Amino acid sequence: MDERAANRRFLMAARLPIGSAEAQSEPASKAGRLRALLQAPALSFIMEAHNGLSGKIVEEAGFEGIWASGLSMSAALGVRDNNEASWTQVLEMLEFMADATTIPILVDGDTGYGNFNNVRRLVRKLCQRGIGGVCIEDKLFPKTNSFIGENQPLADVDEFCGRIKAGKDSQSDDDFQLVARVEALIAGWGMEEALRRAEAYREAGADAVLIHSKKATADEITGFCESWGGRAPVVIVPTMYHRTPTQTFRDAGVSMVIWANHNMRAAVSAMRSVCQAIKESESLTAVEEEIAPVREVFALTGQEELAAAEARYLAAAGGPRAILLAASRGEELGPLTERRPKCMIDVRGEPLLQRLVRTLNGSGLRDVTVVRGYRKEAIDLAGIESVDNDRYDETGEAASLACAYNRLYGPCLVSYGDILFRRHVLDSLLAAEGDIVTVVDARRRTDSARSPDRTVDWVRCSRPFTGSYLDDDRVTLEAIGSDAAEPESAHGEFIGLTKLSENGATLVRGALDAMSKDGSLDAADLPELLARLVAQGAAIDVLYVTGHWLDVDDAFDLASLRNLV
Ligand code: SPV
Ligand code: MG
Repeated sequence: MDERAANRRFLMAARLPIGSAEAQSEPASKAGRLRALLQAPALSFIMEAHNGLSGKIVEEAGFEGIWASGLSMSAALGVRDNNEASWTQVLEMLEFMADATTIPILVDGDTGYGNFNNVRRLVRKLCQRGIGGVCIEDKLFPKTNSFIGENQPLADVDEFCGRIKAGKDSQSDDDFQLVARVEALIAGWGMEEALRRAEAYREAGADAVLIHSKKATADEITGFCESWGGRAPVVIVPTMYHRTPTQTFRDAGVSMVIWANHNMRAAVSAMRSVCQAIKESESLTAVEEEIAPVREVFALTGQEELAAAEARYLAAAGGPRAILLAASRGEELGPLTERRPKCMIDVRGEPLLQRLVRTLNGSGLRDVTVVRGYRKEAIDLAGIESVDNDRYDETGEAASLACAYNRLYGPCLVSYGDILFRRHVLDSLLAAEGDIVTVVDARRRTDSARSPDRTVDWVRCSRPFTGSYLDDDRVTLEAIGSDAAEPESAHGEFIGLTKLSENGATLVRGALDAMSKDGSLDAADLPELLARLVAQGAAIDVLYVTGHWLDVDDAFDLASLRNLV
């Protein structure tokens, strides 16, 4: 680091109140974060966006801030960078951008859209919309892009200082940043004038100065920084001197680099090439692999969040929903599951999962989400939603359930995707009271219709099944899976079907969160999840059944199933 950079860093550091909360921790507001970026000793970078979507992509890429470019926003609207888009139209775009992102936006405010009075109103509105700061340039309204023509007229220094003061006096957020853009070099007025103006703007209250140059080299920028000596943060826009190594800017003590229009220009190139390919081939085949899949667009715009909100707020209207865990292959079934997961195995002309969904639909459960994994494309049933556990081969049932986290709002049924049960089992469960109710088969499952090798999730309950007509006392789960007693002393078998109320779903989401944090989520199955809830004191009610259900663990089960249905 050379002396100039060191000098700037010293001056910047001196501005941060030592020991203040801000000096110690990340400021909360977007304006505060923009201020911190401008004042930090390290060089920061902000990237152009021109609407909500491009703003999201800038944030996704890891940039710390957004440059809401006047040129790009105008171009995106199909108009020139001559204030043809009104300031309220720009404001509307900014509102979308600010809502779509969490990083601060520095707005290209052109000339401030008029005199000091227009700047006052602009700054007030920007603060209301959570914009981090504005950059205004010392030119006249209506502006012309700096890279067009020569010797554009500049504003009178005092008049422009009035715009700066008016803007600073109007901000409702103390941290809102006003960057004064010096156009003297571009307009051909020379370095001395640029420095004179920058100093006047700093004195008028500008938080930073943007020194603009349209030369192909950064000589003007480094020359300016040298004479400026770090009196206020310097912002640059290296569009024309893009070959300059970034280290040069660091060494010069620049505070912030704006990559000013590259998303808009990338969009122009990409849209042209895709249009041309489709026009020429009269087909979409050639471009399909090149462009973002629709599901990525859904992801960018937060479709999942809406699904979660629907699960939460539309629950009462839609009745209970169901989440079916169907991510595993079912290796035990050998070649039968080579091309499809076991839930899609044909059982007398109909996939197992379809039979399950039909049973659910028959009891009024129409909102059915299937967690897919192995050969997910084979799960193509009508009337289901799907979410994917793409790590199905290294995770278990709990991780699959976590993939449906956004739909895990009660009332809700969670079931294995490879079981079948009679309607009356489901109806009894739906009628049962309790925040978490799980179905337990009270029979000793050693009957000849079962594969001798299958693993059974034994459970121990507060009391055994009696089968008495008069017995309707509450039964709760005490232990399950590896925590449960040996088969001989167990009270039954967990069949893989559980109902959650709104509270129950909240408890399960909490347990999934905790498992994700402590690293146990990936390996856990549903019994482990239930065991965890029992261990933390949650009451899990048990609905005893005696048969009338089936699961498919291996060829033995499948043969029984085919005989039965
Ligand atoms: C913009 O992005 O609109 C700018 C930067 O003002 S520049 O086009 O380089 O002037
Ligand atoms: Mg501009």
